[in-house]
Amino acid sequence: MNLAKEDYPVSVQFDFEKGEFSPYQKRVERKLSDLSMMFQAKGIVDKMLEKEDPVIYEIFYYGYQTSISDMALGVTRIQPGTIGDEYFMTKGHFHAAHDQPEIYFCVKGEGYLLQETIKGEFQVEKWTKGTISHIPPMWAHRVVNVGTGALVFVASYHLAAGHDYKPVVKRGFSKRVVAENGKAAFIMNKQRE
Ligand code: M6P
Ligand code: ZN
Repeated sequence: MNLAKEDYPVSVQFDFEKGEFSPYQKRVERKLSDLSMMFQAKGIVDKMLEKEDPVIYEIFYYGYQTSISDMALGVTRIQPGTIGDEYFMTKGHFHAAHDQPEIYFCVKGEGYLLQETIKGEFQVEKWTKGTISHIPPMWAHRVVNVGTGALVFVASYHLAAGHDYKPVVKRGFSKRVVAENGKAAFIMNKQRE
């Protein structure tokens, strides 16, 4: 097989201090307005949005599409903070392709990886710097930052996995992570009652 330009090896450099790599192909910002439907305290979200629209997290992407393979690298950096008492978190998604897993590697900060199947089986992984989690196919996944600094994680998955946000937008995850006396606590998501 003759090699095309995209069939050659590529490396990028990760900066552990900043929690980003370069060069990247794309950087996506998810602001409060992009996530307004995800938080429980809709009134607080609306009030905040009258004044500002802060970045909750960013994603740095590199998609490695060769003649015969597709592999994606994503680094997500979630800012610390809460909306009301609910910690900043990713939107969360299922994979559009039902046979596609993913690896998440927490490289900075502390938090939780929430995972849930469409039938409502729910599992939480506690994350500290160095935790590596395998997300099996068919499990929706969301990351919550409960620390005082940024939480950064590296993701590796196939581009073919795709994203399905619909069930998560509609019903959320079965539990929410909130600050109670300065500590993380899990409460039932009222959307599911
Ligand atoms: C990781 C990967 C990406 C995902 C991103 C943010 O980098 O899983 O596919 O887009 O996290 O998560 P979300 O899409 O749920 O906002
Ligand atoms: Zn995913």
